[in-house]
Amino acid sequence: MSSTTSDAGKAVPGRLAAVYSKVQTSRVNISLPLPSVLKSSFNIVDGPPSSATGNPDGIAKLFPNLFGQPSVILKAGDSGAGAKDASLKIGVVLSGGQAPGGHNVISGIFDYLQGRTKGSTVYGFRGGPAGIMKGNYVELSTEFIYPYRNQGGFDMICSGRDKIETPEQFKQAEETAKKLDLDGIVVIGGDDSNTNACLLAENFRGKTMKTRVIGCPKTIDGDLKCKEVPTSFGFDTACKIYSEMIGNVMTDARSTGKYYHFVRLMGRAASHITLECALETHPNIAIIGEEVAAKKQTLKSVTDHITDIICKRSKLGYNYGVILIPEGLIDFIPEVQHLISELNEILAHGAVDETGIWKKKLQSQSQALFELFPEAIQEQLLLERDPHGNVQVAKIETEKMLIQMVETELDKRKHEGQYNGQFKGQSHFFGYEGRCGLPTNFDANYCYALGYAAGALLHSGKTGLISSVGNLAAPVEEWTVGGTALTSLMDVERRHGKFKPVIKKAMVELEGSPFKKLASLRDDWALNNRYVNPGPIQFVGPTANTINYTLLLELGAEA
Ligand code: FBP
Repeated sequence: MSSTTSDAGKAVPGRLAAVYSKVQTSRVNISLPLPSVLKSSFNIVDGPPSSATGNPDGIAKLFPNLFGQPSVILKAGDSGAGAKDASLKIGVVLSGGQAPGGHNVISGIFDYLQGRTKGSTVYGFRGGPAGIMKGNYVELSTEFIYPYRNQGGFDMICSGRDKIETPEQFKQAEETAKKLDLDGIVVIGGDDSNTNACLLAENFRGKTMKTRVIGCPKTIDGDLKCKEVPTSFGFDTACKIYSEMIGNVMTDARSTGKYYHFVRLMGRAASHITLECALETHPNIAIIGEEVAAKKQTLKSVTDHITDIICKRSKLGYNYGVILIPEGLIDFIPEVQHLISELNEILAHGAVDETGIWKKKLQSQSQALFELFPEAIQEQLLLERDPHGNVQVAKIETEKMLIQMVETELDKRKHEGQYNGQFKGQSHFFGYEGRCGLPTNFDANYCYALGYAAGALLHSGKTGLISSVGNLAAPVEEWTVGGTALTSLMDVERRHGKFKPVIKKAMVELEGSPFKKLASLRDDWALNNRYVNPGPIQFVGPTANTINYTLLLELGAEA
């Protein structure tokens, strides 16, 4: 078993590779390819001064030390960062939900520093950003890291959803950075965590501290992306795991001929996962939240859309099917959004008790909608909010709610003589199952390159950048490597009465190629069974390096 010591000097046990399955063992021992620019000496070339995605004046005020700094690209060459040799002290933290490949980012940082800056030290902050604030860390070594290479999960150092926000918390982070004499910190996280990374970089620079901060794009949800950062890691693997499961459920539906499978898929806000899984498997229906919002659909109209297709399929003799639903769906329906924001207010200002008197505080339309929901959903809508004040959509069983609503509508149509089929709904939630799988070749290589690049950026003295690896449709050797100014991805939003910098979530673009592809095929999939079972993730063989449709289509490649 690998082990290391914690800040408190206690032994921290790691994983035991000796108990691994044959597949895990084969993955732990492979050596990963690197983009050719990372294999020898390189120069860091600055681009032009950067601006912001929105409200540049506001961002300039919030980031006086970082605003305007250029993004950079690595070019093969003999001078620059590749030539510097000083040893570094670097801390790394995993932030937010698990995503396959996180361990490879850490391995990439570690290997870069081992190879180019002999004598460097890498600390892993434990349990997410709270580890930085509390000074809870382990020192990473070759032996400790070894069993985690190319393995899913975040358990090497674990993750957390805390934010470094208040002046006291920034002070705590500062103290840790000084105590460990850190040259840099790598924050591996989503949109919020990378915004936080930039605030940390700004704060350190403002205090003329030597500690620099680099971000890495992580989230299975796929909603942290832009031109320079074409995808977040973990999306590829998670979608392939879900698609295998959906493919199996499709074959089951076809075999028994008696079930409608309602599959809810993770994706707290954006519907990228549902869209990608639809492109991989061809379900009868895939609801895309962004389209529901754009068409201002109601819960009733979503239910009617599903029911209409079920009725048409029944006439063709199919009393079965597969329907994909994004986890964030209810948050896209304007009337539900309205209800949720009223509930947020009520919950923030007092207890919701069993008397139900609190319901009187809801507007009449919201009250009527709330009463329409099954009791279980009502309870789920009242659950505690996450640390950012959001409804925990992973806990709302929209798939069960839709089954009930469709059932009611079908009964009505049966009485009216419009439908005479059989309907049995089966509900599924594919979420946590996809977040810790063995990373696909793509995610394994992408993460290793992201980590290596983060090491290179810190080594060359950069701060406030997000590690950016591009040209992803080409072989790994041809991938481009650089760092994008985090401030250039930002806008300002007013939250809780204050102006806050935010990296906007990348939602499904209704004018983008992936959605247009779905829109062009879905009528056929609705009535004719075009199910595809992609099977399990492959690590060797002709399909092992295939990347997801979303990325391929967005890169303009033929999918
Ligand atoms: P991140 O954006 O932090 O990567 O998390 C993504 C996600 O997996 C969502 O898809 C899901 O809604 C959420 O995390 C679940 O969160 P939790 O792990 O706190 O239950």
